[in-house]
Amino acid sequence: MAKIKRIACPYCYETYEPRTIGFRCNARLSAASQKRCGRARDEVLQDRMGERGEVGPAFFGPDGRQPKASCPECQGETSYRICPVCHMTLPAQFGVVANRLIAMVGAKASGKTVYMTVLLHEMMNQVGAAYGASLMGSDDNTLRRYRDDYQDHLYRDGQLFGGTRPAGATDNRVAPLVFRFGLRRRVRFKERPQHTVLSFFDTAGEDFNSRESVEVNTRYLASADGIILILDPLQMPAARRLVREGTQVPGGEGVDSPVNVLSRVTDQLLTQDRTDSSGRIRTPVAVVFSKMDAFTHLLERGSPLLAHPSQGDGRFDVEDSRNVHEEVRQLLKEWEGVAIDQLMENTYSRFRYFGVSALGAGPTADARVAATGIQPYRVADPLLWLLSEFGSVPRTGRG
Ligand SMILES: Nc1nc2c(ncn2[C@@H]2O[C@H](COP(=O)(O)OP(=O)(O)OP(=O)(O)O)[C@@H](O)[C@H]2O)c(=O)[nH]1
Ligand SMILES: [Mg+2]
Ligand SMILES: [Zn+2]
Ligand SMILES: [Zn+2]
Repeated sequence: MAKIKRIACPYCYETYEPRTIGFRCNARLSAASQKRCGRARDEVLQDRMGERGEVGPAFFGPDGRQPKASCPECQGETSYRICPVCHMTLPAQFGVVANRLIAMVGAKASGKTVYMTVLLHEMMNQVGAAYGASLMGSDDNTLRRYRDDYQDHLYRDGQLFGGTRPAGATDNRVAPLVFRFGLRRRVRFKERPQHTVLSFFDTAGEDFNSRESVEVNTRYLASADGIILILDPLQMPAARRLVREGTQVPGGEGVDSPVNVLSRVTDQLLTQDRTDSSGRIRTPVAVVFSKMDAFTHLLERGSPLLAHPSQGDGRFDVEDSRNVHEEVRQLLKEWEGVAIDQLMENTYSRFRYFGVSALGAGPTADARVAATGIQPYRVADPLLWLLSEFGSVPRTGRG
């Protein structure tokens, strides 16, 4: 018996068969019946995603692979397709275009929220221009939240973020940010737009040690097509001794060593049967060392990490990426992080190291962006590598 393909919702990460996708009446006057469905709060939406707005009624039954269906109440036609589990409106062409869930995980204060904000900003601006790509919020909620809670906070107000609150907290059911990444690709002399749905879930560092949030995160990791694992060298004792003078190092409660975080993520992935014939996990993992601005003074001239590869031709530079990977592996030795490298080699079949700085400089003492502004450094590399692994972004040179 052929196995029916299940897809994962970019909002709740539950998986289901595409034909079970539901619809939501648009609550406009129906030309067919002269009736209009009323709007009301959707309990499921509220429960799952904390959405309290009034919306048209949800209905199920018609094959969810169709782009449209007629409401059984008012006979009006609707093109709003919804997730059968969380009732969020799904992106246009969901189930038809590639859908990739990217999980971002890391210890508390490792720099996830800052990184995600800067990464998305870069993708929408510089990187987007270089690759001829567009990145657009897939729903109003994503657009509004990205702008108000992330982008304006950091770029306009120059402020850093308080710790992200754990996903398990009942008053904090926050939907992930969902974007559509579009790229014009030439296939046999024809330009064809290609879309990939990307879902980012800004987890709280403590999500990986508190019991309540393990369930959400297990599902999140289980459905992920790619993982961005943020490791903070400032949380490694040997690396801390080498940092640029004046660097603030995180300390105190809740700070966990990168190798412990990696072990926990690995344990969760191993329980989900995500391994290949060699017994290694096949989900691609970008292992991203954050806050590299604290270490650039130690790098030698000609260091691959200091190179700024051109992105002009809109291809992922494989050779540059391999060079950085090897350099980070060397740095890991100096940072007494060989255990991380061994764990990666032994348990993952597709992984790559990256070194990034989202801010480009350490923050000020009162937790603000430095006066020099935000000068991101290699932040897009991990996402572009994952996209190139999915075949959504072309590469240069040998794979
Ligand atoms: N030097 C330097 N520090 C950074 C950089 N990015 C983040 N930081 C510092 O790390 C702190 C934590 O960053 P966040 O992005 O809020 O960390 P997080 O991983 O989201 O933390 P939780 O939400 O608590 O899990 C910031 O307040 C900054 O002090 C960077 O690029 N360079
Ligand atoms: Mg955070
Ligand atoms: Zn859902
Ligand atoms: Zn209706």
